[in-house]
Order: sequence, then structure tokens, then C-alpha cells
Amino acid sequence: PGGELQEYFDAIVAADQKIEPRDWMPEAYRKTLIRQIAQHAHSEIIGMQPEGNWISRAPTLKRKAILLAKVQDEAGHGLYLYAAAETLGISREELVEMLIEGRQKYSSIFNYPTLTWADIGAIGWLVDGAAIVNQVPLCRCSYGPYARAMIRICKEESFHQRQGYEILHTLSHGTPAQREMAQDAVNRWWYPSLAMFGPPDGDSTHSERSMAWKIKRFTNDELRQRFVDMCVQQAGVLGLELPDPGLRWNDERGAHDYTQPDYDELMRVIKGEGPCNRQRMAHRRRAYEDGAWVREAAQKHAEKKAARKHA
Ligand code: FAQ
Repeated sequence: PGGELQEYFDAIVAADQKIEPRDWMPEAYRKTLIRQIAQHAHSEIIGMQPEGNWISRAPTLKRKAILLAKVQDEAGHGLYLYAAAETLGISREELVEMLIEGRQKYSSIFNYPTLTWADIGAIGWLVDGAAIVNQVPLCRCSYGPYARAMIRICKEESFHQRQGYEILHTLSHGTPAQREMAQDAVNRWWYPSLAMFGPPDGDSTHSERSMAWKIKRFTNDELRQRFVDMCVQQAGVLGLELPDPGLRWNDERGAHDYTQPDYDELMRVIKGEGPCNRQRMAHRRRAYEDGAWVREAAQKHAEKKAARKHA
């Protein structure tokens, strides 16, 4: 329908160049990007909760400072991403409201509880690890503002992963009880981390279109496989086991065979029935309501300033 404009759009995508906010784009491309970037931004903000749970209980002052900085980084990632979504013609206010009203999603992974300090290690190693595997290809996404936000985010995400890896390494080389705590955390976070990559390719409704538009560069299953292969080697160095008896190297495929996560569980968690969905949303809503006076004050201040300028 776009005729010449559509042709120009297709040529930019085919040439691996970037679509920028003022370029013409198909409505469905815009919608998909808003959906994915918003979901990504919400994940960063909701993702602050499971870790925030441990800031006051981190075992040393140094670890507390590191965790505090990490959670602040996540707030920053959320802001870069909301800003990227805003370039598509939607306001931050609308996006936040859609989250609060449950009309937009956030990642399934943040609906699981952080029961021990080792969970902070497992989140850093596995959840941030999965996030990096998913996000490095997004640095080459066809939409400029999203791709550029991803470059900064991936750099910080690499620190986050090292931070988690180091926590687990310390615990797994500590007392038997600490080792056991590290192993227990890995046991609980492994399959939910695999599920972060989304449904298997056959059930992924958006993959085909998003790949054609070069928003996604690899399918959900391709990235999941890459993550498994990476973790096997790192688990060896950590001296921890991945909780999958079916995990073994397949010479023919040049990759590890592994047990798939429970995708029915993923669907239940996405629909709001995970262990912490209600708690996460209630907390987010409360924070939004508690912040109303700040937004109102900022608005009034901006209005006064503008009135003074025109006077
Ligand atoms: N959770 O057709 P597809 C982080 C939905 S990392 C919830 O395959 P698509 C860093 C999907 O939206 C986490 N929903 O979809 C951090 C769709 O539903 P819809 C955030 C999921 O988009 C670390 C339906 O299922 N990262 O925050 C999930 O092509 C530590 C069908 O799926 C990103 O968002 C799921 N796991 O592929 C922060 C990365 N999987 O919208 C704090 C960017 C699928 O039609 C602490 N996003 N769904 O109603 C992506 O790469 C993609 O959106 C995928 C899904 C790969 C997640």
C-alpha cells in the first residue's frame, strides 16, 4: 500500500541500514516495535524487584554497593528503552499505564522469587547471561533507536553477568552449605532462564515477521541453543551442575542436546499465574500511585516556568 515509500523501507532493511523515527514505516512494523520495546522496558523495571529484595541483606557492604549499582543500572535501561519506544509516537505515560493495567507484558522470569543470596548470583549468571545472548543481536536491529539503546545496555549487562558469576564462584568454593545454596539456586533458575527466550519456534507468532523486518536476527530456539552451549562450559568452571540429566554433546549437530523447559508453565506465567505475578504488579502499582505527587509537582513547575517565559 505504501508504494514508493514501502519500496524505500524494504531497500533500507535489505541493505542492513537503519530505519529512523522520521522515516516512513509500515504500521505493523511500528506496532511490533512498540510491543517488543515496551515489554523490554517493563521487564527492566519489574526486574528491579527480585533483586531489590536482597539489597538490605547483601552479605557485605561491598556486595551491597555492587547490587545497588546493578539495580540502578536496570532503572537506567528501562529509561533508555522507554525513550526508544517514545520515538515511535507513543508516550511514556501511555506505556506505563498499559503495564499497570496489564495490557502489556514483561518477561516471565521476574515472576519467580529470590529465596536466598545465591539467587542473586544465579540471576546475574543465568538471567543476565540469557539477556545478553538475546540482546547482542538486537544491537543490529533495523530500528536505529532500539539498536543504539541495546549497545549501551549490553555493555552494562556484561558487568552484571560477571557480578553474578563471581557470587556463585565464591559460594561454590566456600563451605559445603554455601556450595549447596549455590547449586540449589542454579537448579531453580535454569529452566525459567531457558524459557526467557520465548515459545519454541513452531509456536512463536511473531518470529517470522520480525526476522523478515530484521528486528529479530535469530529465532527463539537458535538463541536458546546458543545459551545452553555457553552455560555448559561456564558451569564447568564454576564447579556447579546444570539440572538436566538429558544434557549431552551431540557431535553431529555440533551442539548440546538438552531438555526443553516446560512451555505450559511459561504460558501460565505469562498469563499471570506465576508464583510472584500478583506481588510484582501490586508493588509496581503502589510505586506508581506513591509517585503521583512528584509527577504533579513537576507538571506544575513546568507550567509555571513556561508561563513566566511567555509573560
Ligand atoms: N515472557 O512470538 P513470540 C532483562 C510472549 S531481560 C513474557 O516468540 P517475540 C534484563 C510474546 O511477547 C528480559 N512473554 O514473541 C534484566 C508474545 O506475546 P504477545 C527482557 C513472552 O516478541 C536482567 C508471545 O509470547 N528482554 O530484562 C516471553 O517475537 C536481570 C509469543 O512469543 C526482552 O524483552 C517471555 N519470556 O519474541 C533485568 C528482550 N516470551 O506480545 C533485570 C526483547 C514470549 O503477542 C534483572 N524481546 N513472550 O502478546 C525479545 O527479544 C522478544 O520479544 C522475545 C519474544 C524473544 C522475548
